[in-house]
Amino acid sequence: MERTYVMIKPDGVQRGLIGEVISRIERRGLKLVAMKMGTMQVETAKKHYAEHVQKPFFNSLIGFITSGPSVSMVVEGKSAVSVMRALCGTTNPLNAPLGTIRGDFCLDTGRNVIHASDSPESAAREIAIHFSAAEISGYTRIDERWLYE
Ligand code: D4T
Repeated sequence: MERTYVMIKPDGVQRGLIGEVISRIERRGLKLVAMKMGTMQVETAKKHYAEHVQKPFFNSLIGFITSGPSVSMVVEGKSAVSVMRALCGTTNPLNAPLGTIRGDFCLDTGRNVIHASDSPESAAREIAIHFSAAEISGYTRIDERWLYE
């Protein structure tokens, strides 16, 4: 089983999409093992987006992501990293297929509702930024023997 870090960004929270996004994650069979809501600290956001520090959009990205409450999650399941990226759709929502979260709910790259780690290495790094080990619940869901062969 794999774990990935997922964030419903401040635009997703403001637009009332928390339930919609979480229900898509659960419906696919992925399991929530940690979740919290809060306004991200600027220092935490800078750590999270460190790879983009030189990009022209860095300051506006940090401003946006810390502008209001977001929902952080750790999601677990078979190939959780790639399955979550597929559920999200492409970074630019205009290219995201219908049926993906970005393809169904947004129009702008800078307001694309959701983040999901892009590799298992990024997932490990991001989970460690946003959660302590004690905040993550390892448990078996009752439907797992019907979900996995
Ligand atoms: P995140 O990390 O938010 O899931 O987005 P992606 O993994 O899909 O895309 P990314 O790392 O390339 O971009 C990070 C973040 O920056 C915003 N962004 C990106 C932006 O505001 N303007 C831009 O031109 C780009 C490329 C959106 C996502």
